[in-house]
Amino acid sequence: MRGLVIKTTGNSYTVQPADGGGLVTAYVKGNFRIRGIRSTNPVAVGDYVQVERLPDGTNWITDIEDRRNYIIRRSANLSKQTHILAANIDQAVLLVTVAHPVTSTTFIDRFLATAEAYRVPAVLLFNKTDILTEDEMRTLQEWQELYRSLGYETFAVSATHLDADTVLPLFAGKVSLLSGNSGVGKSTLLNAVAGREITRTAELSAQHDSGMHTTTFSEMYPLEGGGGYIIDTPGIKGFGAVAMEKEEISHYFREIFRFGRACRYGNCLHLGETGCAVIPAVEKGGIALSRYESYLSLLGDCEESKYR
Ligand SMILES: Nc1nc2c(ncn2[C@@H]2O[C@H](COP(=O)(O)OP(=O)(O)OP(=O)(O)O)[C@@H](O)[C@H]2O)c(=O)[nH]1
Ligand SMILES: [Mg+2]
Ligand SMILES: [Zn+2]
Repeated sequence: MRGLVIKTTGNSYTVQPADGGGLVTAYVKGNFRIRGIRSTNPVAVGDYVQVERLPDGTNWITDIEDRRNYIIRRSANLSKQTHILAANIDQAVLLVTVAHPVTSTTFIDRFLATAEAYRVPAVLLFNKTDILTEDEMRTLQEWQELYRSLGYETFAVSATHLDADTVLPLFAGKVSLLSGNSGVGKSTLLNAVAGREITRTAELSAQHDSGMHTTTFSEMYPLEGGGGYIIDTPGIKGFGAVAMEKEEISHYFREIFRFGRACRYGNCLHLGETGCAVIPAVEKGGIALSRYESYLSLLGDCEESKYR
């Protein structure tokens, strides 16, 4: 049977059969490995798998289909192993609040850079528009303009006063990864979009997670009407922490990459080298200062990890 892995709990996997049958709990043999990936979890949420049922009634995952993309993070232990958070993602949605709490532009830019690195389309969803002051609304508009000018889709909503018709099309029929700082309204949005059925599950798993900070279990929540899934991953805070080489970081900042092509040296890090085309662009406003600062902050991470 072919199915979609919608939940992992460490040793078992919940699989939704592709033919529409009921959910199945399946296991993976200890020696099961995917070629080329050193991962602590061979099967991830979002994977399409083959499941075989044995005469004793147990279900076993025997094969994994090639992934379109996947999001990994380095495992908590110090080995070089990685942990796959989710596979086959259509889009990564970042919930942003300009106030209550403030989402920093560095956080947004790290998210976007990571999405670029994984080649996952990114969408910014600005939340809590119902409680913003005029000044904060102006900030929201400025941020929207900035990110739209870079080619990112952005929307402004209030998850507590949600008109499902306006947000549902964004999620319908797609596998979306929902991310954002604590308190920005991820659970609220998930409940509003996915419907009441999901609420309980979300609350349960949230409680579960708060008791175990190292949890790496992910879950996909199916959406009613239009299909699609939202993946809520507790560990997704680490979505900003892919291992990047210094020289490649600017590739993940669209406009810095574009301006950087005119730098005199191909390996220019845009830190003041002779003939750098990026710094003049920052000075003239072609590149937003906040974006350049986020770029510097990611470069700084690289320096740090060298000494770790
Ligand atoms: N006024 C207002 N409050 C909101 C909105 N969306 C969420 N909230 C409130 O913000 C608080 C945090 O919302 P949650 O949905 O729990 O946030 P979260 O992102 O899931 O937070 P974590 O689970 O800690 O990561 C709750 O009190 C929500 O009711 C909104 O659009 N407007
Ligand atoms: Mg939550
Ligand atoms: Zn340069």
